[in-house]
Amino acid sequence: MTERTLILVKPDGVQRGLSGEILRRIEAKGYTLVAVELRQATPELLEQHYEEHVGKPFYEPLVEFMLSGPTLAIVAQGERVIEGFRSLAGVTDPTTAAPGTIRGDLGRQWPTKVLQNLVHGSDSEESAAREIGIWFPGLA
Ligand code: RTP
Ligand code: MG
Repeated sequence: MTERTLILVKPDGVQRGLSGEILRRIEAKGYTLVAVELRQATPELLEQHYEEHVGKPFYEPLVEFMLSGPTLAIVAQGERVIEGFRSLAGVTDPTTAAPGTIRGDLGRQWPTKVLQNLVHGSDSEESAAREIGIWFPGLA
């Protein structure tokens, strides 16, 4: 089924100059770019985006990391793109993410309080609709 997902190149990816490489992998897989915008996140936007993590021990360091520079927000479309992009991204921890994935090939285990793992991808149709509405209110 054709669907849409919200992908973020997090500040570590933008700062390291990996936005183009990550967009290349999304397009090479055959997904269509619907929207791409470089944005500076705000605490309010992150509280909505990371609603499920508010109050967890890694929440404050996560917000600090996500405020450390601009984020590239992307809406991509394609057959099973939600599951497909999570597969391209690899598991959360870049040390154990499989080679061939974005996090496995390019992610580094920074000595920080939170995992800096280059990308975010929505994890369900419900999350995708919610997150697209947060980052691109005009598209929802
Ligand atoms: P994402 O939401 O960014 O696509 O990543 P995910 O589903 O793989 O991971 P999730 O559990 O939703 O966590 C969101 C982000 O929080 C940071 N995190 N750090 N123990 C830690 O240091 C830790 N746990 C989570 C990561 O940046 C993760 O992507
Ligand atoms: Mg998640």
